[in-house]
Amino acid sequence: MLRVDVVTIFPDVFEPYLSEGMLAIARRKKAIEVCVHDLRDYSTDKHKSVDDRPYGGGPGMVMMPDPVFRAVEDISAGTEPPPRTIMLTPQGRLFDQSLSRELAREQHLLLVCGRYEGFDERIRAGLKPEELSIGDYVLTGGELPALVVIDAVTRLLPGVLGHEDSAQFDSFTENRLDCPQYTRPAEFRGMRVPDVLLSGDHGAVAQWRLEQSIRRTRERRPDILAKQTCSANDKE
Ligand code: 4GT
Repeated sequence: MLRVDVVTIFPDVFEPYLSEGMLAIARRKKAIEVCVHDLRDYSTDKHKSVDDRPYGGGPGMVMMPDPVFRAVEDISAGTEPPPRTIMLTPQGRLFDQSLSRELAREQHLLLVCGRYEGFDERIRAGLKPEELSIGDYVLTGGELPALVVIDAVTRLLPGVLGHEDSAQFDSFTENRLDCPQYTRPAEFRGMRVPDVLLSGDHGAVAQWRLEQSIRRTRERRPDILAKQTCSANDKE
């Protein structure tokens, strides 16, 4: 069971997404437990403040250190092993499938979502969290990135959806782009499903899928193909 704690000022945005589809199944199967904490519960003033104006001036607000420290310390207290603490920020390490696989092997993640203009730097200095970005664009908060991480990691957890044979899966769809896929009908508005897929020849189907997958990756994402080590058969 993977435990994921989330710290956010918008706790209500998580439950709806986590209650549908494979995430809901994973929770029902006890493959993952997600516990969402309202950062305001860790504020100590009467207005439940979590942000304040930036020193040096400028627009917007900054996340105050005290509520974040209190939340992270409270959630981490007495849990063994300590959670892998991750702040979602655009300055973080880029999240990718290999990091997703790595996180799926952890027992406990603590995801901290920012809002406003970002975190007081002493949160980084004092808590030394990992920082993770889901891509080179700016969002209004870390909540969607946290859900992206939870989603990507959950589908890799053992027992969630036939991913026990993960080695096979890895080399097939995760280090290159997916191949084209078709369902019925065999002809739709004049467009036919490739004959090989209707042939019943499983070897030929596998070969075609691999070729398509490699071609598509070469055309659209040569950067991923370059990174990848593949078998002699794949190279051909
Ligand atoms: C983008 C990402 C992220 C934001 C990303 C702190 C205040 C950060 C708003 C937050 N934007 N968070 N994690 N690309 N915005 O991952």
